[in-house]
Amino acid sequence: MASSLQNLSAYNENNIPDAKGMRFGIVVAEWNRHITGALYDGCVSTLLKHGVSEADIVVVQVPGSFELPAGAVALHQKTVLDAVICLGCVIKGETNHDEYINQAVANGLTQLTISTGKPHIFGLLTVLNEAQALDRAGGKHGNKGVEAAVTAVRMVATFK
Ligand code: DLZ
Repeated sequence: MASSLQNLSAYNENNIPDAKGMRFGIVVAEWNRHITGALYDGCVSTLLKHGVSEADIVVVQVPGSFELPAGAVALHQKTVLDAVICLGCVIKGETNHDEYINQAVANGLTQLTISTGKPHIFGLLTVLNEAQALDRAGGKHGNKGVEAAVTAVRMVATFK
């Protein structure tokens, strides 16, 4: 369905499992920080709203989105987690760098999910310009950080 037709973060709060006791890692990329900060805020507020304790959220920042899978590995080495949510924003430029980064993150998170048996959530904006990013970081298309948090809670409940 085309994203122009919907707020991608709209969901029925009553259909989300209680997340009390679930433990999450969040990896946030520093590139396009004004966007990824908004994704992070939406993600954390959603986890807390659904019962996650602040003590059960562990955060690491990485330089850019390419480093999101490595950040997830670093979190797994520090502590036991039920899922890792990866947040970043890759904006298309004059070259194809965006395609390499986006594909690497998608592949990396898929591999981590399979190798660890823990969900790794793709909270990466893959946009053509900054306006599209702002629309998806608290603007007219919602907040991908909220979606990522909801997906993480639902997937942890599935695994339990
Ligand atoms: C190099 C780069 C570029 C050009 N653009 C972005 C971007 O739009 N979003 C993002 O998260 N990161 C970008 N990066 C940085 C790479 O993700 C990575 O940090 C560097 O290539 C070093 O590995």
